[in-house]
Order: sequence, then C-alpha cells, then structure tokens
Amino acid sequence: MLFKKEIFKNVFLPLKNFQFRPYVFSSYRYCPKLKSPFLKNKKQKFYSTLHNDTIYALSTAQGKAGIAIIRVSGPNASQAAIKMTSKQLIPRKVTRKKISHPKTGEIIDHGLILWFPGPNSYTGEDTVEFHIHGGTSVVRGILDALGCIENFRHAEAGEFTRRAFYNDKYDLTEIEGLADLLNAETEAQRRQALRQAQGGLKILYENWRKQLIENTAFLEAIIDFGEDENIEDGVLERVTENIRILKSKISEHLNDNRRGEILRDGIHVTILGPPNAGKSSFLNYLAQRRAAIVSPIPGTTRDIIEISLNFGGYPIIISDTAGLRPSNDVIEIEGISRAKDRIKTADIKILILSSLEIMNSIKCDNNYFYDISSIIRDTVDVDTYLVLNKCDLIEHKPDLSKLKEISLKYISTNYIWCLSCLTGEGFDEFQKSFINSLKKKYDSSTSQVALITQARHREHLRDCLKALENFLVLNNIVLAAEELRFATHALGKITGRVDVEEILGVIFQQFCIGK
Ligand SMILES: Nc1nc2c(ncn2[C@@H]2O[C@H](COP(=O)(O)OP(=O)(O)OP(=O)(O)O)[C@@H](O)[C@H]2O)c(=O)[nH]1
Ligand SMILES: [Mg+2]
Repeated sequence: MLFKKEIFKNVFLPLKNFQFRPYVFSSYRYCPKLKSPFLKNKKQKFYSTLHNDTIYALSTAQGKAGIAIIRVSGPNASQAAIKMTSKQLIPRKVTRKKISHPKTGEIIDHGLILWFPGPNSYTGEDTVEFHIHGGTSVVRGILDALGCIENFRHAEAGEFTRRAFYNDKYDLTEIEGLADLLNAETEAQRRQALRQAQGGLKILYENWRKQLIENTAFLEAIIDFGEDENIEDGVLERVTENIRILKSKISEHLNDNRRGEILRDGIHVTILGPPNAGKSSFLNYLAQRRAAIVSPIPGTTRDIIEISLNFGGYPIIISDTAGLRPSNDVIEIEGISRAKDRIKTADIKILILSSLEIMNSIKCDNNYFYDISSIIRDTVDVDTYLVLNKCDLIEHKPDLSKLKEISLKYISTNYIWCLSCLTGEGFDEFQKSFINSLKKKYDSSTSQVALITQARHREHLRDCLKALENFLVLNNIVLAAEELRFATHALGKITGRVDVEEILGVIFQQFCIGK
C-alpha cells in the first residue's frame, strides 16, 4: 500500500500527463486540407487562418422578403464593414448605416450592421452581418460588392457551420441537432433537435469519454509501474467496477426502442384489418381529405396509401393497407403481401374492426374473432391499437362497452376505442389518448437523458460497448487497456473528437448555403 504522496506520484501524475498512443488516435482535430493538427495557440487555431479566405452568403431564404441577412465570416470580415460602411463598429451592437459599393462608392442600401469579433461569434471567426431590405436587386448588389473585396468568396453549403465545428464552437452531435432543428416539421421534432443542439448528447458522451480516459490512465499507471510495486491496492478492481457501471449505462442508453430516431424520421403507423372494416375511411378522417378510395366492396384497397401528418405535434407517416383475408385473386394476394411487409416494419399498428360485424356475430352465436384471418391474429400484440369502427350502427349504446369487453378477451391490447368514421363519434377521445400514448412512447423531453437520434450514434455506441465487454473478460492488462482506448475512440467518433473527415461531408450536406 502506498502513502498518499506516492499515490499522487504514481497514479495521478501519469493520469495528468496521460497521452494516447499516436497510432491509436490523436486528441487533436485535423484540418482536412493540411492534414495536420491544429495548434493549441488560440489565435492560430482558427480554420480560416489556415485557409485565409473570408466567406459570405445570404443566410435568409432566397426571394423577395421584408429583410434579408447576409453573413460574412473569416479573418478579413471586418474589411466588409470598413469598406462598405463609414462609421466605426461596436462589437455586438446594432448600428444603422449606409451600405455602399467598395469600388464605385455607390450606395446600395441602408441597413443594420452587426459586428461579432471572433471567437465570440457563430463560426468562432470575425463575423459581420448585414440586415438589409429583402429585395432581389438589393441582395444581389451587396453580394456583388462583397465579391469585389480581396480574399472574399461565396460560401459553400454548410460552410459557416463547418467553420464553427473546426473552431470548437460545436461538436458533431450539436451540429446534427442544428440540422434537425432546421428540418424539424413538428413540435416534438423541434424539442428533440433543440435539446441535442444545446449539447444534450455532447455532455453525456463527453462525460463517458472522460471517465474512459481516466480509467485508461489508471491502467497505464499499473502497466508502467507494476501492480504490486508502487500502486495503491485495489486500483484494478476499481477500474473494472467503473467500466462495469459505464457498460450498463451505455447498454441502457442503447436500449431505447429507437425512440429518438423514430421521432426524427417520423413515426410509421400502419392501419390493418379485415376488408370493409373502414380502414381507408379511418385514414381519410385523420387526413381530413379523400386520400384513399372508400367503397362498400370488400377488397377495394390494394396498394399501400401513405400520407404524412402532424398529429398533435408528432410526425406521423400513416399507411392504409389491403384488407387481410384468404384470397385467390392474384392482385389481391399481392396487395396482402405488401400489407404484411408494411405491418412488419410499423412502429405502431392500428387494427380496425367493424363493431357491427362483431355485434352480428354475437347475435348469430358465431365467434367473429375465430373468423377473422389468422394473419390478423398473428400480427396483433399488446401494443396494437384496437379501433372498433362503425359504432354509429350500434343502436343500443351500452352495447359498446360489451363489445369492448368481448374484443379484449380475444385481442389482448392496452389500447381500445369505439368510434365512427362516418359521424366522427369517438374521434376526440381517440385523438386525445393516441397523442398521449405518442408522448409517452416518443417524447424525448420526458426522458432524463437525451436520446440517440442517428444510426451513426448507435453504431459507434455498439462498438464502444463491445470493447467494454471485451475489457471485462480479458485477463491481459495491456490488451484490456487497448480495448478501453478503442471504446474511447468510438465515443470520440460520435462527437467528432477524433478524425471523422469521411462523415463530415454527409453531415454538412444537410445545411443550406448561408448556414
Ligand atoms: N356506417 C358506417 N359506415 C362506415 C364507417 N366507416 C366506413 N364505413 C363504410 O364501410 C365501407 C367500407 O369502408 P372502407 O373505408 O372502404 O373499408 P376498408 O377497410 O378500407 O376496406 P378494404 O379497402 O376493402 O379493405 C364503405 O361503404 C364506408 O362508407 C362508419 O364508421 N360507419
Ligand atoms: Mg380500403
């Protein structure tokens, strides 16, 4: 056992001075063109100082508008303000100015100018924003004027954000969150994207990564100094326990039923059931338009009819499918096969049955649930939403609860509603509880930690988890340390802490020019 001083020398000093082996990875970011690490010196770190160009672009949408914003970023951004306006600019203060052409001196517009000296700007570089009148000719005039300044060029798609990434303003998960925020179509998507853009995932993964680095450093200390010689008792056990805890946290995080990804891409809801139950009528009622053909002839729907809806703030992609029944008709068989495929990939299944048919079968002493296709019985589960449609045709309303009771004997589900697609009866209740169930299942704001939103995150987390599992079964401490390094590297790939050049293009493509 060591005294405290020696523990400090032998365990914490190596930890402080710990460096990853260069062949595994470097903790520096790499500049894509020069392929050399950025220097630690803050002034020299900027992406633009290595590239020496200043970029500009219209950051608001193209076309006529009340105002337009043109953003300029780079080492010479201040030149835009100096050459095109007259007065001295005050950082982060709005000033109203005449904006003129740097070569001809002609006044192009009167507008508001904002000056953000780096690193306190979106990109981390010196940035100027021109808030001008949103006319096509005004915008074109200012862009042409900027193009006349030396070392100024038009920005590429996502280039402002790319610079922000290189200047450590955001990590990759935050940038993905920003892209999702730009693409968010519903409130739930916006909430999730905002949480990620504000560092929800970054904080989580950076914290895990830090823990891994610390534990690897302890192992390095044991490797360098020998377990029994100089190191405090129980260090290896403590590291093992830490990794075990981390491993269970990561598996719990992975075990999220893909909620974040589903919400980001849209929740796939599939309507299924026997022919003529009112599946297409149900789709049309939700869509508030005649999206699918409705007719009293069983077997009307063959192809999948898919529509996107914003359902109480949740993005839904809802599909109407062919009625499921045994058939000899070649086209109907194909329709049923497509329906079965769609049911398999659904996030939520809604089974539509006709209350009238259940009622009639009770009256005739038949069992409706034995008569419906076995395909239906095989596909439904406790998570299937059961809708008993055509309740307007049940004259004696107390019978509806009886129908629900009987249905639940044969189809065990947690969700059941009686409604009518013809009169709209029961739809308010259905919509309210359907939205509630979506909130419970998919709303990331109800989850304590931010959710995984991209397949890319999941892939690297799985790699990380595998390495931790390997660590826990290895007896060789050198190999075990290598597994921890691999796990750290996998987490670094999610946040962009390691060389991830190949995925940057894919991420920044999601941005428009000017972002
Ligand atoms: N009275 C009443 N009739 C309904 C209701 N919903 C649907 N119908 C009628 O039931 C018939 C079948 O409706 P569809 O929506 O085409 O049924 P489907 O399940 O899509 O049928 P297939 O595409 O053949 O599988 C039509 O005549 C509808 O008008 C309802 O709530 N009440
Ligand atoms: Mg139909």
